Amino acid sequence: MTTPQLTHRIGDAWVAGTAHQPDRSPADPDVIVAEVPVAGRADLDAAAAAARAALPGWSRTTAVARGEILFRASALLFERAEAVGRDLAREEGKTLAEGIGETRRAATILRYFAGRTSEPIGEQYASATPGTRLWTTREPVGVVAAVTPWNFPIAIPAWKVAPALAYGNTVLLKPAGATPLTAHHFVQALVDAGLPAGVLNLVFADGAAVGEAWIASGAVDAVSFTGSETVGRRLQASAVAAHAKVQLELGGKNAVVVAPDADIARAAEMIVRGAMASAGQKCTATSRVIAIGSSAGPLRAAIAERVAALRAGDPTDPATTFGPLIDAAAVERVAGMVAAAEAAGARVAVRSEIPGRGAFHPAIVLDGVTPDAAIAQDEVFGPVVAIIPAADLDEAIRIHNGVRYGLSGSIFTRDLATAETFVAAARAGIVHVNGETAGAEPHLPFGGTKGSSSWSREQGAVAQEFYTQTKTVYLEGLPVVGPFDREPASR
Ligand code: UN1
Repeated sequence: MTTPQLTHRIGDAWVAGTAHQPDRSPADPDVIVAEVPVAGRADLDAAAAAARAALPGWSRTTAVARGEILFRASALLFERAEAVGRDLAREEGKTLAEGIGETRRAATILRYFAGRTSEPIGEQYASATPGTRLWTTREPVGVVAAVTPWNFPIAIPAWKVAPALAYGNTVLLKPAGATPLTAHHFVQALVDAGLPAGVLNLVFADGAAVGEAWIASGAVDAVSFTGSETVGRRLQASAVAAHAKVQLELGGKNAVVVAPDADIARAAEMIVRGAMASAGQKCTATSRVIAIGSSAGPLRAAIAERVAALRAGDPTDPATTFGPLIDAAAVERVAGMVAAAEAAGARVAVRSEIPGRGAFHPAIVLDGVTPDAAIAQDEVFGPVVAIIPAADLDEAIRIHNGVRYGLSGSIFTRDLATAETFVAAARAGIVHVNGETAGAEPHLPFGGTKGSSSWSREQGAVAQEFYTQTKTVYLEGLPVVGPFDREPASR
């Protein structure tokens, strides 16, 4: 098989670019999945100019016509899900089932936002002045930069690009360096679906500095970013300085609280899925388990049994249930955090088997972790979960809330009052009862509180808030006419 040479998409052309870099498989660094160009200043400027030039035409295209293109792209991705999902697994390292599932999820997101193009685009209001009509209408923001991470290399481009396009914006997509091939497939589907030239531009480039360059030069009106807190806050600062609209989805330190009355088998299953699927590389991953009272012992045993059953291996082998991390540097970072936790008094209760080759890190369950330990406070972004004991529900919720993030949280209980107390008191943008912390339905708002986001929410109907701006219209000096003014004397 020859290695594909990826191209930028700028205006109406696939642009070969220069300075190619290898896109390596994390499961086997000798496997080069694709050769990727690296955009220089000229490519970035050309992409920005193409997006700006396409804006008048695309923003006046009817919403329904825009939706039809998104529908077609959705259908194409459903058709291509197996092939795209396989490439996703090869370059990102998640399992084949996860790769195919994520591609279908991206297709579902495209379909959802295609449907949103027939939603109401404004509201009518009563005026205090006779002969005046008041309404609001939604207009696109302009050129939107989508800066997306490698851990959901097609779902997150979809959940930024689909609403941006549906609401009439043009887009500059800068995907993460580690997952260019999947981003290429995503853009290919939209181009094949008939998206006009320049409406969506794709550039491969190093680092989020690209986003800052676009912001600083006034190329973009809005930037939507998912990724690390450090990079996100930097982008936010430049967006504020340049008066660009900005939306951030950042980290998490998500906890599952387990009450003594919980279905322990289900809790353990959801904890292992939440902590270990995608090797824990999700901002929604379960990273802490807060075990109330007597739940700790049985829970630890049930978790250990499930972790032992994980099958690490080649992500494209259908039998594999546990893949590698994104690269060797990630393995080193996670191993360093585990070693530091052990030095601080934590004990490795469970460690899974992994192959000797590739960027694998074992699934780890830690015991003896205190709520304020670094491993219980900092985002790991790897297959590590810490069990923290709590005396009662009150203490459990305090521990749950005692981190600087607030993305997703869950409680396992059979008691309605316990569930209600948690739902109301949990400082998180998303709460689950008897479910895993990860996962998101495309028609629901997604986002975190505290350090996890910029307050904004993605997906669902609320996505319209970020990707549009409201225009308020006063139509004045009209005839003052009422519905009964010209009524016959009797009916
Ligand atoms: C999920 O839990 O399925 O980058 C989605 C992330 C999140 C998306 C999580 N923004 O991990």
